[in-house]
Amino acid sequence: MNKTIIVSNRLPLQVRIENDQIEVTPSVGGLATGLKSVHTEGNGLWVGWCGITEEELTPELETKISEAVTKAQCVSVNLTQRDLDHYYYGFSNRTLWPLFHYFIEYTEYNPESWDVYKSVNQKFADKVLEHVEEGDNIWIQDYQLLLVPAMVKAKRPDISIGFFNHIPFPSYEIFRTFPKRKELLEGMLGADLIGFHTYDYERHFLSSVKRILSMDVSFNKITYQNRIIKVDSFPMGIDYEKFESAALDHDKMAESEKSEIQKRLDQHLQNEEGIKMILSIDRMDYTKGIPNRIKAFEYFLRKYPQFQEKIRLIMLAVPSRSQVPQYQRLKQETDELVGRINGEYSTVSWTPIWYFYRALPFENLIDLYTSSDVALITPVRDGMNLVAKEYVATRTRQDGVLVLSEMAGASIEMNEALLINPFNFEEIADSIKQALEMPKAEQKQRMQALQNRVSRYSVKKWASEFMNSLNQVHKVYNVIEAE
Ligand code: ADQ
Repeated sequence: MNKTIIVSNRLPLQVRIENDQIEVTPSVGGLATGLKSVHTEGNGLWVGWCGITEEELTPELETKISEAVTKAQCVSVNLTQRDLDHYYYGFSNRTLWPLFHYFIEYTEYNPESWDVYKSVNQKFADKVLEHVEEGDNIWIQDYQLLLVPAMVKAKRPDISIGFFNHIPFPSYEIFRTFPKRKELLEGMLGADLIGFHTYDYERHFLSSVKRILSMDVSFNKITYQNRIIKVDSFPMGIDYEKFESAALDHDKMAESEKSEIQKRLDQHLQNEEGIKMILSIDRMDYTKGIPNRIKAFEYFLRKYPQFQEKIRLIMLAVPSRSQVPQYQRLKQETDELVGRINGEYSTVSWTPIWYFYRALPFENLIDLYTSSDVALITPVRDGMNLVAKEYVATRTRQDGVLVLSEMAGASIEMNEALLINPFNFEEIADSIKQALEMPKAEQKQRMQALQNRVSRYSVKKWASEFMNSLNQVHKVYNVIEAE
């Protein structure tokens, strides 16, 4: 039976070693959920890194991990600490991530990291080639693996390969600055179907292919090496039912079942009559516009002092890539800004910003989503942004207002949100005011429209549409071969 091989940097598993015993638990992230049906269908396979470096492995541990991983229909790619430093922390996170998010001044080019990136991509490709059989499909995920499509295609031109980029694809003017621009494009063109979150990223990619590789592009198709490659947009959704039903259960919760965070939120809502909560949730990343958001919030407090002591910004930031200097500086800047604003505006009974720098369990995310009157999501650049969609899914009473950056891919599908330019503090401040004062009927009208759209295009639908399109592209390819 034909199978689909999914390839991503990390396997959808958490492996923990304790006293020479291993514990393997499935990940609960959106991607794992969305791809579950594709992965578990027939003898589907997932190829990726298990999170443990070669240096940490003894032969016994390796056997145990391999058995546990195989049971979960996964195959692990072994990476050394050096691989990880150059391929992941180096080339992926210090080069591609800033380049693709328009931060060229942060983009470092280190030839050693590039060499390791190539060799690690080859390790992933070799693992796929070990397991692929005639009639299988391959679906490669994200910017850590841009060269894998061509590496697999070179050995198995008969196999149909899909690639999906989870981050933006930058405009040609940005992409052209990069020394290895040609190699990256050629790597991606090993795929038969190349997917992006939005039409704009698709357009940017096609323009780079046309101008850097001087190739013929007709509409969204590229003819290359006797193949037709299709480029299309597939906006990724969330596991809508999971968020909606968690919010419904949350509503029915008895006092004794509530989390500490929820109890504190309730307490504050009761004590501070009429106080409204503005929520932001993101990874601590310079693309998420965290300092801009805090400065815009301060501007709001100054411009509209009547809201002082009547609102609070709850800002949740998940630690991320903290060994990269730009992330360390961002953390420091955020700490200082929050400290300064809280120092300046707090009263005996009110602190304007509650700031949490940690990952929280799912239950607490639901506490925050369901207790917040406004979600303030202001990335300066974001492939999609799933937090915006999660907020919408949890608003089961159809109230609450989403203030969303137009630089997030999600904004294309979320027109009923209050869309803002994250660099325009005045516009953000005015939108916060508009959100706080929005009549319930208007909140409902906007939220209903958002919910209809976000629930229809769930992460499962995203995965199945991509796979259907991949099957179509492959059929066309077969026809050309037969001719
Ligand atoms: P990310 O940059 O990680 O993803 P996002 O899409 O917002 O950004 O997803 C973050 C996920 O982490 C959400 O599901 C959220 O619930 C969870 N999360 C955030 N803060 C948390 C916290 N404090 N505790 C626990 N969980 C938390 C990349 C791209 C995005 C793109 C996705 C999917 O950068 O643009 O939308 O991939 O393609």
